[in-house]
Amino acid sequence: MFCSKIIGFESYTPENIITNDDLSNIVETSDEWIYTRTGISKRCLTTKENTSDFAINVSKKLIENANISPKDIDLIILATITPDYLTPSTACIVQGAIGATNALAFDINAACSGFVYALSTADKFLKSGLYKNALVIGAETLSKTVDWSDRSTCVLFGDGSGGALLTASNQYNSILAEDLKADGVSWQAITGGKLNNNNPFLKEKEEEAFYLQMDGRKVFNFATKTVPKSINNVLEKANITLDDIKYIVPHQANSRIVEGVAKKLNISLDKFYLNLESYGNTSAASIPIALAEMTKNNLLKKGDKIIITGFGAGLTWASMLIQI
Ligand code: B82
Repeated sequence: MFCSKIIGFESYTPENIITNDDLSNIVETSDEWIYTRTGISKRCLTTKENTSDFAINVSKKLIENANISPKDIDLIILATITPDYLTPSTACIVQGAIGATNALAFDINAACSGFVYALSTADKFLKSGLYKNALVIGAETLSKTVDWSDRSTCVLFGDGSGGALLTASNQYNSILAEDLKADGVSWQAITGGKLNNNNPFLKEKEEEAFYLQMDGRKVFNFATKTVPKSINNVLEKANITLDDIKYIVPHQANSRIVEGVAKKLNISLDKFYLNLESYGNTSAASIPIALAEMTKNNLLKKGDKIIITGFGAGLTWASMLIQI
């Protein structure tokens, strides 16, 4: 019987850092306004690089750290809502660039829950016994989909990538429980990248905006209501309590959401790992960037139990109990 063992986390964010003050030069806003409402101080924004470039960087580091060959990778799953192209998948671009000639590759679109959806999918492939080594990446260039004249959204997002390398093991199980769900009835709460129908034979052309749009109050209420329940579901499935958990690593959307979740769970904010101050909301990349940063800072020891929890467009949400 095979399980998934996570053997490493890595991340990459572009060098170009944009502070709240920088943003106040292009839209009517201020550092104080942004920070108090979101917890964000700065974000990394891409200059020339694409989503695939970020993911390639992360993939190469994961392979090098594990001392394996790209040819040993047999599965690449990339979570993104900002692919380089609608087709081919960004995962295929990565597969070609890193020389993972034995890997199948595909993208997953589950917005800010994407990395957890991708991990869960990779876990099922590895459990089948048919696949051995999986790259699971979250990568985004959200700056391409943001309306830079809309001060209510353009201050929220950042670009970057993070990922994990998983191997099939009959000795160590890193993925202990999960809760993955969707509420497609509420899909209009967060939208982005609309492709308009404007073929020459149409009388009425569609003119919906391409930009990311979000019903802030609605998604805030969704997150503070759903995330505590999802975390409790995972704990119940594994028959453990929050006392057994070292960290909760949430999707880094807004510090107020995390405060609301902590209050509902009746736990200290210290239990949550937060880094959105430096990166903003990087959607599918936010959880793996946090996990890579925690690894680098020696916050995660072998055997530690953590819960990762994503929530976003779809609406989707996904929590997972991980044993480091
Ligand atoms: S907000 O609506 O402006 N607000 C809450 C009432 C400020 C405190 C807001 C802001 Br600013 C930023 C993010 C959110 C939010 O709720 N985000 C999300 C909620 C659920 C799922 C995903 C997200 C996300 O931003 O990725 C609200």
